[in-house]
Amino acid sequence: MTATPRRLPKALIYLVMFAIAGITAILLTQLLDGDRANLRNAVSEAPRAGGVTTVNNRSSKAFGLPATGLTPEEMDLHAAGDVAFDAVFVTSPAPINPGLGPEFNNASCGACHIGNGRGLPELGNALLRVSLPIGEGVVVDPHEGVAPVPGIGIQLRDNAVYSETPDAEVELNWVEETVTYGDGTSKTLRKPEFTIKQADAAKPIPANMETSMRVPPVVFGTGLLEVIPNETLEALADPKDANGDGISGRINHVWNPETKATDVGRFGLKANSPNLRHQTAAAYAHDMGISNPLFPEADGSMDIGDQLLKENTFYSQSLGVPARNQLDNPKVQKGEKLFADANCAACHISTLKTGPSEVKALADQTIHAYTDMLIHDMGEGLADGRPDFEADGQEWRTSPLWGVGLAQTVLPYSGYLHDGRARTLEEAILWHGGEAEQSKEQFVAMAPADRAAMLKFLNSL
Ligand code: HEC
Ligand code: HEC
Ligand SMILES: [Ca+2]
Ligand SMILES: [Ca+2]
Ligand SMILES: [Ca+2]
Repeated sequence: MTATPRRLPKALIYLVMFAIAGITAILLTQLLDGDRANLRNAVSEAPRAGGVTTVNNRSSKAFGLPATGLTPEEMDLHAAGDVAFDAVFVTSPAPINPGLGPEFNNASCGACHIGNGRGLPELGNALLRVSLPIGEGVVVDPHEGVAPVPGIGIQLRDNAVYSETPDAEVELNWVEETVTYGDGTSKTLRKPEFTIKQADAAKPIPANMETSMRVPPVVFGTGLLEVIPNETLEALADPKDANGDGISGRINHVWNPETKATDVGRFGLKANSPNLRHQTAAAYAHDMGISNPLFPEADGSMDIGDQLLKENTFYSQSLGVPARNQLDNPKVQKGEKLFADANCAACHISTLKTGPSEVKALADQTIHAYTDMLIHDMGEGLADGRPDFEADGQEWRTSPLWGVGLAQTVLPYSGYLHDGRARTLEEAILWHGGEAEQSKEQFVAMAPADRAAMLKFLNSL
């Protein structure tokens, strides 16, 4: 008789325990969901880096997702472009993707722009643009913006199909130097040097040849940068530094082979290409040896037709921009303020508006690319000494900083700056000079905690 009342409370205790565990679990789930909802809000209320095209993904795939907001037809074109971007070309004749070379740097877009992002600071991904200095009997080819090297052209293709010779044999070495912070700590920086050997008697290497090493930059977000109105860039430009802040951004005016006229330069690391169709066609022609409607063979024939060029152009145009994260983090917020205080934002403009576009997702978007798309004198340290259209040997286009915090998530060991010399974001800042000298000096003079906050901000982009 006594056993029953004893058993009952025991069962009750279990019941209560289960109830508590259950309620805790429900509460916990709700709490986490609440957090998740907050995070979602943080992303949607805060700067959506690429307007409606923004994708909420900060994984190693972050640069390779289609923009949000594409129509079903646009999604189909994007998918075709995805195939084109990764298509590996081979020596002719071949049943698929023939026409590689004879000289080339690499055999597909995706082999250089890894994960649609930047490539490694190594030959094969990186390439050397070349030209002759202007002088006696040497004049600029108005369509290329430089004086091509006889027998070679405007870039060294260190690869060739079987039985052909490459333009040259190139060896890359890194040279080191040391810089010291206000607090006495120091850092070692590196910069590239080349040994260029003739590979073919028909392609002699001139002793005075100009060279410019370039690593592949990211390709996402370029569709938005393409439709920022010319007037916006003209208004941002201050070639004579009228406002006296030491910053004199300029537009690079380049050749547009389709309109057969001068155009505003936007793409390439010196803003040496007017639009993505041209950039894509030039990459096919120069980087892969694939002739195309914009760059046909001398006899007018071509390796690929307009449809493939269209699809591939649309691919870069229609990739999504990764959303920022950690916007509520006080250190990130502090870093953003320091970024503005050090006048970094005078070139890396945080907010711009796109203009009209046939692609609705790209039109009239407020974007946060952190660039002015202009070329700036970055000092002797970063100089390549190779003018490119109106850009001189010290000028570079302000790098867009969206997604910069994800660069090494997408591709470990990728570098920063035009030649990938900077192994960290900190090194990238330390190389700034010329118009950005004041900003760099402010960074160098900062307390270590402030420098850390600035880097945390960059990593949130
Ligand atoms: C050998 C490596 C290599 C290959 C192959 C290559 N690229 Fe590039 N890409 C580069 C480099 C280097 C740059 C910078 C060029 C410059 O500054 O002139 C670049 C620039 C670009 C840009 C401009 C991005 C910007 O922000 O200005 C786009 C877009 C692009 N490439 C797309 C493509 C497409 C599409 C293909 C294939 C048809 C391709 N690339 C093939 C190396 C490569
Ligand atoms: C005068 C304009 C200007 C100012 C001011 C400026 N930058 Fe830059 N920034 C550039 C240009 C141009 C490049 C590309 C240089 C190159 O590739 O050699 C660049 C590149 C970078 C890069 C490398 C991006 C990449 O994708 O490789 C980072 C990071 C950066 N800047 C951060 C900063 C920070 C932080 C500040 C302030 C301390 C700053 N910049 C101030 C013009 C500027
Ligand atoms: Ca070919
Ligand atoms: Ca100015
Ligand atoms: Ca300038």
